[in-house]
Amino acid sequence: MTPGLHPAPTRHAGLVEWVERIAALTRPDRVHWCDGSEAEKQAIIADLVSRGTLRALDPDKRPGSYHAASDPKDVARVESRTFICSRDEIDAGPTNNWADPQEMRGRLEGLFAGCMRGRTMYVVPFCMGPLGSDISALGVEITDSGYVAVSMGVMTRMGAAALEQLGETGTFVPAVHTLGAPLDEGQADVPWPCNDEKWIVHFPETREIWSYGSGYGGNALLGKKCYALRIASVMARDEGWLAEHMLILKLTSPTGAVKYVAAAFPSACGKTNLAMLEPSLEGWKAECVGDDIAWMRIGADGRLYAVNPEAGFFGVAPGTSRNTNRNAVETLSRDVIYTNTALTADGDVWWEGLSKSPPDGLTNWKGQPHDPASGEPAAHPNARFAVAAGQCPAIAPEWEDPKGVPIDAILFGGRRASAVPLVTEAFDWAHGVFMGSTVASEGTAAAENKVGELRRDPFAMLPFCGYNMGDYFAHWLSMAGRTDPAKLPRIFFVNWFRKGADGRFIWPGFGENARVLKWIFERLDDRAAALDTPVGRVPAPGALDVEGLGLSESDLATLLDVDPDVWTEEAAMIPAFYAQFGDRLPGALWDQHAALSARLEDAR
Ligand code: SAT
Ligand code: MN
Repeated sequence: MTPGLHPAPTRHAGLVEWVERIAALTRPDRVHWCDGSEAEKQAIIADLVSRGTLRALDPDKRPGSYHAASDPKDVARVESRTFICSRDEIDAGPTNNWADPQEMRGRLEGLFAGCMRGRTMYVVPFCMGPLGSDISALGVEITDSGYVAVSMGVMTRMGAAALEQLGETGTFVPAVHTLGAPLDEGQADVPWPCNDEKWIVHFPETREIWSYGSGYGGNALLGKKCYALRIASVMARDEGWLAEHMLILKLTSPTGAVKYVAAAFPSACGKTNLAMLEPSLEGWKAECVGDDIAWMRIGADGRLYAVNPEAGFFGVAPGTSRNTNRNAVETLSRDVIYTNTALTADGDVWWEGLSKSPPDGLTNWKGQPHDPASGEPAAHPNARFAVAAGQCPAIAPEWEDPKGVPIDAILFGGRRASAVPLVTEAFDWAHGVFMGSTVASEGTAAAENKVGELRRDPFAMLPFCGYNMGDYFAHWLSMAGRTDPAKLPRIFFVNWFRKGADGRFIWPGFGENARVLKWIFERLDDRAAALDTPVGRVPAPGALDVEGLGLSESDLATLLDVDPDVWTEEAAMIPAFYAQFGDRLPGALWDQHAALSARLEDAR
């Protein structure tokens, strides 16, 4: 046993052996098995405060809340350093970085040797999904970051309950994380230790995750994108289910009828706002089941059931306000870990968009006095909050139901100034998969790509699919053969961002998006009229409730317009995108493309 190895609170021989092996490799000073208790959380937080990693916010303003400022070079996921190490390169596909697994293992052995010297190694057992659910799955993250251990306690069901669920023989995904910043004897720590070199590595065949050099969000909280999407997507392919980058929303109509919707959007399309929507329509209610990830399995009745594998929200703070997302603001009133927001003079947090103008005396995310004249934002544009989902005033009571919730509709969306209607219903499952495979979004100033440039992000999974995306499309198509297709959710495409000739957004968005959801809801009950167009079914005249919106006839017409000439150009861009998948692209999607082209030809 490694000196200082805390006695393992489990009789799971495989887990104990693995923890000992990692401790022997990484050489921490101490090993701490997390139990997930409040006392443990407070002890780790006190340690982080003493190191300067966390700063307590004013307890009268934000009880139980803390602020972290990251190293300025460690502020986001690093896609260029993210690898899928499948045995064969083709199985990682053209959209992932690949490296030979043997070579990578050798490199990681070297990097991880002694990497935890001078630090505590936390062993963090966690459950993705409600405890006791058939849809849930377990993991254990080893990390030398207290910030990560505490954040995992917010974002997952972490500690003794997960360990108990694992029992003596259960399977778990092993995930090893290090800051890559060992401390020599007597060496002082820095507030945000990390390494300039970063590696975020997945071994899909053995279902392992190794992460080196970053303390930030998706690079370090390995239950989230690394497990719940990249590794889980591979598990889902092999086992016949779906691990998706989707919010889950519960809708209740004025008569009390309930439907559940899952939705995938590229970043900067208002996904969190939709997950916490406050409907503008009288009598309609929306509640949140999940804001980011959905795991979905076909149930005994043949329908698709979803759980939110996470227990918290790790959301982007900038842009969040009472006007854009009141539920989020209320969720954030206590027990939050903020990272890279600005700090106010009176011990609170602030970010761009929270209020019209910044309060005086702000400290920016880099710890310097904020100078509004500099043009630099006070909060980093990717500043984040981590908060328990149960605190959301709009959380659905069944959000932790082990059965999951039956999904009635799946939405895809993107930010498109032109061409794409406000809402389109797919003709059938395969057509819906075609829509998902071609999801594209235009850049905003906040995104990496240039404003107006089209970026493909199939199923909003581009950086998150743990295997060949062509095979992923085939897996989606195969779901129609796993149940009565009539029991599968119907698929829709939405675009809140269409602009008029004068450049303004035509659709008001936010709470008014409930009007689109209402049409979808009524379509599912065969109560709303639709018109067939070459690209799918759009609301028939009068079918979309726009009462009181003050939209002109011509604006409404633009919102729902499908121009065959414009769409012929749109369709013509697809083959170049599909070509990269070679023979891994399912023939059924080429058939969909041909059918679309033929419908457009007929319409011209
Ligand atoms: O950093 S996370 O991966 O958790 C969030 C995101 O970038 O999508
Ligand atoms: Mn996400």
